[in-house]
Amino acid sequence: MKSQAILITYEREDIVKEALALCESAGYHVFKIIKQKFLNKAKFGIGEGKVEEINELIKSTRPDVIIFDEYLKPSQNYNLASKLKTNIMDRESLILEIFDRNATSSESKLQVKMAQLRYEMSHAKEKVRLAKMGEQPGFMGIGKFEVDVYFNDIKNRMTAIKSKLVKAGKQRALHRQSRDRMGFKTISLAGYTSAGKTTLFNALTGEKQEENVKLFTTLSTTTRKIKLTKIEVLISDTVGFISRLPAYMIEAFKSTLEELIYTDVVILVIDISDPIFELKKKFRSCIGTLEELGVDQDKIIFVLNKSDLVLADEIMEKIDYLGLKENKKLIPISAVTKQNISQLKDLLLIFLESKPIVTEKLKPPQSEFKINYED
Ligand SMILES: Nc1nc2c(ncn2[C@@H]2O[C@H](COP(=O)(O)OP(=O)(O)OP(=O)(O)O)[C@@H](O)[C@H]2O)c(=O)[nH]1
Ligand SMILES: [Mg+2]
Repeated sequence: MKSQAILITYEREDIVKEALALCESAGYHVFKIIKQKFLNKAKFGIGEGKVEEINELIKSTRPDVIIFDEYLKPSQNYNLASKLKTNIMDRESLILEIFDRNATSSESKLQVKMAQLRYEMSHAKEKVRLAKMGEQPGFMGIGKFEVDVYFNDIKNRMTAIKSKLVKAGKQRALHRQSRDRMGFKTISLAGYTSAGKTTLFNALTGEKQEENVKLFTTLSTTTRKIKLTKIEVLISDTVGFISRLPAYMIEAFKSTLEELIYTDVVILVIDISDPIFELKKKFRSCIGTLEELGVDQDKIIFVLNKSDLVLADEIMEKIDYLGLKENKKLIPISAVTKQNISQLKDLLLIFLESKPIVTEKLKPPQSEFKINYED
């Protein structure tokens, strides 16, 4: 049986929907949703009255976990857990759990491990601080020696993983160089989680990679060769984006996402069946993440997926709303019904043919990939 969860989230419908999908993806069954305007109250994240109410609810329902759809400081987590005598999981650890379940390749496993250690490190610091103030007893006996041992242990594990990730990054750079030398142009799929990247990847390549309504199904990159009339190109599927994702998680996946910087075309997959508000929020989040990664905006092709679920007029309206009306590199498709897939291939071909081959400069990979122990 699935673990039973109470979800504490915001009042907005799109946020509730995404939070539920995250819980579902991590394998929890939410039997009660508590919606709040604010989740940033100092002591518990929510108001004390609400905590009392939940306390009553817990007595009769005995959930396995309470999921809090926002970042919780360790002190807030501790306050909630000790008051409610139930496991508390915040948004970050929820996403980490999904990552952990879904990581299959050795590189994505390392990336997830790195993100987990960063989470542990930032929380350990706060726990130690609280313990010193006598506010959170029982954390490791709390002698200075033990604390140092504990921190050093996390640091050492991070350093070991980092060096493996750097190695994997170098390997990736070598692959990139060899495919550049062979003259292959490359296409990468990007987009919000569950937009349909893998479904489109499968439609373009004839593969059968896992597609799923759950979030973050894909965590590692798969690359295949496809033929666009006369030329062969390489296409890659990769990890999806989500809003309110802490920077260190993007950082952890940086070497995978770095592919988006070097690729010739980025297909930004957009789920056009999303309600307008959600659509815009996800779109902004994707553009923001691409910008943060340093992806050249000129090489983005906007693919409006799931258009089988939307009327033509509505698609036009939404294009307008996203400010893409004048954009020539835009196409509505359906990865499921294959509508407009061949037109998409034509568009890709035209775009790729207009681009000169640029051989990647030989720079050391992941030079900016640093571990900051202080955050
Ligand atoms: N109706 C419809 N559903 C689609 C379409 N494309 C994808 N889907 C569905 O959307 C869900 C998510 O699809 P995926 O291809 O797994 O999405 P993704 O972007 O790879 O997601 P992550 O790997 O989790 O980031 C699946 O249930 C798909 O069947 C489409 O064109 N039309
Ligand atoms: Mg996928």
